Formats: sequence, structure tokens, C-alpha cells
Amino acid sequence: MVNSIVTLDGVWRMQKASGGEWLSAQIPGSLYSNFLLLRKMGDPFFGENEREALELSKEGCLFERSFVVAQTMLSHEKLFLRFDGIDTLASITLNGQLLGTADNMHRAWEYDVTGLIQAGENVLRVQIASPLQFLETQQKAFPLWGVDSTVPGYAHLRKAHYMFGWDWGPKLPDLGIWRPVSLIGCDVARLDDVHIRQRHGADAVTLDITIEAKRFSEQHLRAEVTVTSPAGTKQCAAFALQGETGHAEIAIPDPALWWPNGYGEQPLYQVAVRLLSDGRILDEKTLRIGLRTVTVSREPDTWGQEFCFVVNGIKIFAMGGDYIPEDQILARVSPEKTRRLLEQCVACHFNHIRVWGGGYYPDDCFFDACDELGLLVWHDFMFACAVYRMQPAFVDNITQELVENIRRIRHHACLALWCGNNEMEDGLRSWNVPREEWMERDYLYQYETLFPAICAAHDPDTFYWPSSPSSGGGFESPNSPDCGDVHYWDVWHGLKPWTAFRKFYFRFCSEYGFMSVPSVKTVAAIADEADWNLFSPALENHDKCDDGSKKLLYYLSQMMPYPYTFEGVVYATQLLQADAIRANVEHMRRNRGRCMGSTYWQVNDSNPVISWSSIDYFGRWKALHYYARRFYAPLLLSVDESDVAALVFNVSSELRYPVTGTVRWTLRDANANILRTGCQPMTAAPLCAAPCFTLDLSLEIRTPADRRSRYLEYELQVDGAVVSAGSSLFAPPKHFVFADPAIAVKITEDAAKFTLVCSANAFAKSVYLELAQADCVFSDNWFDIHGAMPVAVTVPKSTLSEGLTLEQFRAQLRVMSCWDLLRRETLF
Ligand code: BMA
Repeated sequence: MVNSIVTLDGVWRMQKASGGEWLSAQIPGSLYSNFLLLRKMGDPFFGENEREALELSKEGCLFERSFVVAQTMLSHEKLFLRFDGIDTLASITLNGQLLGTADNMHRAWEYDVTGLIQAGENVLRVQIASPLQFLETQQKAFPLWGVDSTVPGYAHLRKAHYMFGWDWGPKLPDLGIWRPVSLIGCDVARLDDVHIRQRHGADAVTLDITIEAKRFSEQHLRAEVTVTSPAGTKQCAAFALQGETGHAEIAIPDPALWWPNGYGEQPLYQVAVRLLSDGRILDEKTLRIGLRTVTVSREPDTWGQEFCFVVNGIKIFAMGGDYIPEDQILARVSPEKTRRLLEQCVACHFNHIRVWGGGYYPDDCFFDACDELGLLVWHDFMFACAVYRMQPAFVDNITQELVENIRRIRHHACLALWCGNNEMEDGLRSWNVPREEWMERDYLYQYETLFPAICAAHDPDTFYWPSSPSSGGGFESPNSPDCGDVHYWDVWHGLKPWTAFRKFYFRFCSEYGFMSVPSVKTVAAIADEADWNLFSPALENHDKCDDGSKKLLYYLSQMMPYPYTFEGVVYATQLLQADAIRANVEHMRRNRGRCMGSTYWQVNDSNPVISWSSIDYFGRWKALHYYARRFYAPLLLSVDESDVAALVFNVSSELRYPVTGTVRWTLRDANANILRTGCQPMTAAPLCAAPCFTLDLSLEIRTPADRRSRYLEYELQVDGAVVSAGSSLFAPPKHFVFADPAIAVKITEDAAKFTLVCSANAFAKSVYLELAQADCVFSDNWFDIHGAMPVAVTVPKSTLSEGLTLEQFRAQLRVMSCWDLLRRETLF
């Protein structure tokens, strides 16, 4: 019979290391997740509670459970106790006998318990030590440099670094058993590994499948492989194992190729592998793959060296964002939440996402969803913003970590790139690291010798990149705009104006970002209304960036009218953020060919906080996420408005076929009256960006008064439908003389949705719709209304967080536009 697996998840007991009462504990779970369930601690995200919570992890914790094993289980030849993830420093005993210790949260830990498991009751204990105490001792013995916002010494421990605090996250170094625990019974042998490689030929893809088994006895072993196509066609191969390995090739004629979102479908094939002996199934594993080639092109060109994903031979303009862990309390992350988040990326035309190196290797469900949704994954190994010392035990530990995670993830269609670390090639040279001679030597060994060798041995088909940013390694201009990827932080951390984005033609910008305050509803979850003030202790504690509020206000003062209300601060910072990122994306997409990737920092949050995210901790879209739907659309019309005498209209296309359409533009005054208008036919070549015409408005935009009262509105129509639209002001919004738009919203409903028809008396810039209590996703938001031209928006009822009648919906609806920043009374 196939391996037996008995889950040991569920109700355990826990006790603090110093003793005291035994408490019930849900596993997978942690100290914090269980203390929260038991109401033994306050919400660590509220106010300044984080500090109290930190005290808790200054002490270790014991997790214990007893379990009874059935006789059938005991009759197996081999028994293993498996922990898919322990966080982090643990010693494990079974029935009083030490099984071993664990010291890496990113690894699974397995112990041979054959002969140790007894009939009747067994007691399993996992004693977890305080990560804070460990860091303190290690740091005293040998200080390792890391970033300031984090508990010093985090590089000593293989535990997700962000748990020690980051410039968007609290210091909550939790401890627990964070992934499932199971008892596995095996006979004869078990499947250790399945490695599927693909060879793409003219009309077939050949799968090259290697399996590895772990034998416990000498019996003859066979394997059967069945490949099932998306249409259900099956192809099989059977073969004998030589020793512990076996190999088969299966050619798939007429392969249905997998594409990133926007370029084609995501057909997935199942590869089921069975291990047999004497006709008896011993073990089985099913993997899902997509047939595609994916690599990174680094062709030299006139500007330096290209850096772009090439999928099935096609050069992709990567459009996405950086992904960080979804919660500080890991037990709260669920496959459903992850799926929802990734669906929201795809809803905004993302074709790519970067897993940032300061978190953890996501669960399988993350990659399953990326496979299904067509998101190419740039995957950092979990090393970020710190120096690591290559001592033999540490090297063994991280080698095992990489091997396990590579073997777990490599078959996924979505996996496009492995990256050594976040920011350390650049950091070691250009940051304020107290440099010592060993650091660069150990760096080079780790990321330029050890890691590429591990990748070559276990996943030779996935492109390896030493660091992000990098130009290819060896400390050769790691953050060069002409080669490799770039992290560009002069806008924001460096306080440069957004126009600075346009001075560069990054080959692939894998980080750049702009902070904003999350919605009022989200702020309500972290501070009492009396503290809705950027400088209150509660909100300052939720602004972890160095001088974060100073930077927010600095940029605000450049662009926006002074917001009188707190909701005005939320509105203004979100609009600024959206516009800043838009400016860079449009510029990079206009330069398709030279620029081939935009990964903005950051898609999501791990807690309710003031940050660079486009979707906040509660899943609420900021202005930026709505903007992403426009600036990542496959067809994008944008205008470079730097010179009013030569406004350049540009169409960027990520479509694989040519498109013809019409560009319409209108110059209007603040009341939305038409001053001049025109239209121009255009053809967008496939996978290309090109200017389609230039407009001279130097006669109409002459004086400061013209700049402050006139704006350009434009749209691209294809087959009668608007596929891309925008507007350009010629002065910052703070100087534009808005007229009261008196926005009116007519709401109707049918079984599936509410429909809102929004109209205005004047130019309503960046109309923000929000429900006061419930949550929903609007079909469009932060849009402009040009006077009499109404805008229809729908709210699918499926996106509502709670059922609302038409009256309730109407009562909860809040509407703001730029003009409302001048209001002194609150709307929310
Ligand atoms: C980059 C990231 C993160 C950080 C972000 C904002 O450096 O890699 O470490 O949170 O910028 O400062």
C-alpha cells in the first residue's frame, strides 16, 4: 500500500520556557497566534502594542502533544516524523528521547522514528528557544551587520528576517511550528525526488523525467509515469529503477504552450509518478507543469546589455510588483488569501511578481496560483540586507535550505529566475557597512560560487542571477542603469522629484516605490480616532521608514494642496503615490526594448501600516492598484507632457498582434469646457512602443494662468471601445484652480452588481469612491470626470465584504476628488 500519512496537526499544549500554566495551542501555529486566540495578548498591530508583544518572545516556549498510533502504522518498515517547518531553534523529543535539533525555519525537518514510536500513547515535545536571546548572544560573539529597522544580528539565524522588523513591519519575532507535522509510514522505499526537464523541439516537447527513491530494502523497484494533458489525454511510461534512480522520456506532440498573463493561455499538464515493487504501489507524487521555455536575455546592445524575460522565444515586458510575506503572524496566511491577492494582481494585468528575499519561501499554493494565473516569478533566495559569514555549519545549513526549496519549486511553470539575495552586492560597496576583509570574500563565495553550483546541480534550466540589483556579479556596477536590474530609490529615499525617473532608461527596474497612508478604515484598525494624526505615537509607530512622514510631507508640499482633513491626507498621499509610479511605468513602457521590466515596490503589506504597497494588509486597494490596471494594460496610451510645444503621444503594446485604433484628445478648461480637440488614427505594432504623433499646445498653454486652468484629456479607442485613457495637467495639482465639480452619483442595482453613474459640473480630477464600512472592488476608481461626460462604474456584489441593500450602499458611499482637498469638514 502507499505510504501512510498521519497528521499531527491540531490541538497541542504549550507552556512558556519559564514554566507556568499549560495552554491549549493550535498547530500549525505559534506563540503569538495562540496567545491571540486565547486573548492573552493585545492586538500587536494596534497602537504601540508591538512593544509589549516583543517582550513575549524574549523567552522560549514548549509545545507538546500526545498521540496514539494505530497498529497498522506500527507495522510499516519505516516511520518518519516530519515537520514541514519549525520556527526556528528547536529541540525535539519523542517519549523522552531526543530526536534532534532544528535551526532553520526555511527547511523541513524529518526524523527516523522507527522503533521509537510505541503502541498506545506517545509524547512529542518541541522546545523552541527565544530567537532574541540567540541573536543577542551571537551578536556579542561576532557582530554581523544588518539594516537599522531590524533587531541586530538577524543574519545569524535562518529565520525570515522581516519578523525582526523592517521599514514596513513591526518587530514580532514569533516562534512556533509554522507548517504541518506528520507521521509517515513507508515500506520498501519512498519517492525522494522527481525532476522534470523539458526539451522543446519543432513540433513536440520531450519531458525528461528523473526520479530518485530512498530504499529501505533490496527489492526490485519500478516506476510508472502518467502525463495528462489539459484535454485529458494520457501518456504513460514504465521503467525499472537502477539502484535508487530511474529515468524516462515522454514526447508530447502538439504541445499546448504555457504563457504569462496577457500573452496566451496557461494550460497545465499533470505528471503523476508511482513507485512500485511487486505490483504494489509504495509511493506516489503528482506535479503540475506548464510547457514553456523561459530565460533571461542579456544580449549586448547599443545601450549596454539587455535584461529581459524571454518566454517561448518572445521578449516580455515584465509588469509586476514586489511581494513580501502576507502577515507577521504566519498562521493567518491561507491559500485562499494568497490566491485572492494574486488574482488582484492579474486583474491589473500583472504578468510577473518578485518574491523578495527578506521573507520566506512561499507555500506551494503560491506557485500553483502563479502557474494558473500566468505570473512569472522572480524568486530571491532568503538573504536580504545583511552580511553572512560562510562558516562550515552555516554553509551546510543554507545548502540544504536551497536544495530543498529548489527541488520543491523548480517544476512550476511560473518560475523564471532564482536570485541570490536582495541588495547585498550593491549594499556592500555603496552602503554604510563597516567593511571587513572577509565580507566580500564570503559574499562572492556564497552568491557567485556556492549558489550557482547548487542551482546548476538541481535546477540547471532556471536562470540564476547573483543579487538584486546586479549587473551580473563581481561587484561590477551592481546598480547600473545600463545593464542588469536596478533598484531606484532616489525618488523617495533620495527625495528627488518624480521627473528624475525620466532621466534614466533602466533595463529592468526591480524596485522603486513611493509611500502612502492606507485607507481611513485601515487606520481605524491601528489607532483610535483621536490619534488620526501622522505625528501621534500610534501612527508614528506605523511609519517605520526612516523619516517616513517627513518624506510624505515633503512630496505632498511639492504637488498637492494642503489637506485639511485626515481623509485628505490619505487621499493626497495615495494619489501622489499612484501618479509617481505611473510616471515611471509610462516612461519605461514608452521605452520598450531598452526598458523591459517594471517591478514596483511593493504589492502587499504584512500588517496595517504606512508603506509603499498598492494593496493594504486588509486587501483594500490603494489608488496605485487601480492605477496599475491602467498603466499595465496591454495597450497603453501615454503622453510625455514635458514640452507643451511638442507633446508626444505614445502607444505601448504588449499584444502579440497588430492593432489599429483612434487616439482622441481634448484640451479643456477647469469647467471641462472644450477648447480644442482632435483625433488621429494609429496602428500599434505587436510587442512594441512607438510615438504616434506630436501635438503643439504652445499657443493655448502660454501663461501661468493657462497652466493652472487648462488640461489635456486623451483616450485610445479600438473598435469603438476606450482601451486606455488619461489626462495631463501642466501645473502641479496644488496650483490648478479646480472648480467645484458637484459630483452626482446615480446608483442602481441588479442581482449581480451595483451600477454607479458619476457625473460632474466641471473637471473632477481623480474621483475616489469608497464605502465607509464595507469593502468592495470598484470596476474603476480614482478616475477623472470631464464635466457632462458621465462615468459608469460597477461593483460586483461578489466583491462586497458584506451584503448591502441599495439604501445601505448609498448611505455608505463616499466620493472625493482633488477639489475636496480644499474642504475643511470631514466626509468620512
Ligand atoms: C528595498 C527593499 C526593502 C525595503 C524597501 C523600502 O531596499 O529591498 O528592503 O523595505 O526598499 O525601503
